[in-house]
Amino acid sequence: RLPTLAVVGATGAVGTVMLELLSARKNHWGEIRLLASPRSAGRKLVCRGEELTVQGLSAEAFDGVDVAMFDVPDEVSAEWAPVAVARGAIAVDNSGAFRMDRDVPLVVPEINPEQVRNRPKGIIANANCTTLAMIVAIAPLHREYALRELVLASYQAVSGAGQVGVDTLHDQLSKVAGDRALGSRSGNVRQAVGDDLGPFPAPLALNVVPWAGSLADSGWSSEELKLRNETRKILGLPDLKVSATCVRVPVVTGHSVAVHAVFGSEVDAEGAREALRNAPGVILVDDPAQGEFPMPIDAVGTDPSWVGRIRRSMDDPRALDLFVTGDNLRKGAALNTAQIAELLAPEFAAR
Ligand code: 11C
Repeated sequence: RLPTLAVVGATGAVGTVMLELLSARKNHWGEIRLLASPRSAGRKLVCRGEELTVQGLSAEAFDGVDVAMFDVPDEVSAEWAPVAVARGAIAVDNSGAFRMDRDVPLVVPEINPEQVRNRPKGIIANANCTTLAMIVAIAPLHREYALRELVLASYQAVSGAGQVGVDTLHDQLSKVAGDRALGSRSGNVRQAVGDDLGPFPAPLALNVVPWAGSLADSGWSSEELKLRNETRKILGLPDLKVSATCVRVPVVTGHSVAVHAVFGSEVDAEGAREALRNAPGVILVDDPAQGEFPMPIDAVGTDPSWVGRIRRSMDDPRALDLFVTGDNLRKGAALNTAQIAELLAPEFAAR
């Protein structure tokens, strides 16, 4: 039989992309049930060409559900994923609530699909969008050359902060548009943008902000720690050295990462390109002479991680520098969750 799927958070930025993906991908599902906060209950959304009514989140709403996807904030997942499991579902969670739990696998289907079977809590976690953009390209290089260290700088789009982030950037851009003096003198942009910074600590229009997430220990941001911890867990490298600086940029969708990767053996750029050409979930875009490099404006709306600017370090024959861009709402969130759920669907065929 075809399993029943619940999409929790169906009305959010990631949920919206999820409904598009479920409509466009090969169908694995019988009933699809859309769940959201009570204030969204009753809204009508289209999925697989069918109009569905959003139901309010409740324990009973999970009755008969085989797989429940969660595209909601950490605290909502922390409360409701165990409820879904208690009602008989497998939970696939896109929040940060369970990623580092020893009893919850952190799965990227191109890298560690076998881990979906190892789920003592009935929960499988989906990684952070910045980790996902980068790791799909790094894993094939790790297999080839044995990764030892990563030094990362991210360039993160405002949709990582949800629809409110997108609205904030567009509002700010309309306030600064046309004033060519802006950005030339201190204070001008802050004045033009005003006090409404949305979910960001500083204006994004005509600016970059070296901050994403919340304040963690010793000056690191939570986003920087996620990049380190999640990469270690997915690759099974608990001692991997990772230093990241996470930066928000005035891009709507598409997270990018500049990567300096040090390996255990000597690397060469053409060998790395060859490994990436054959890797699942990756598209190689590496012809700077023709102006071809990975960029958010091209990667948005596509499935793979775009990788390019591949160079061997001038000072270390074991190190590569490269640039990766991925759609943070697709592979960074909805797509990876959908791929995990699709790995589970065959379990229900025999039932
Ligand atoms: C951002 N990466 O761009 C964050 C959003 O842990 O899933 C996703 C946070 C997470 O702001």
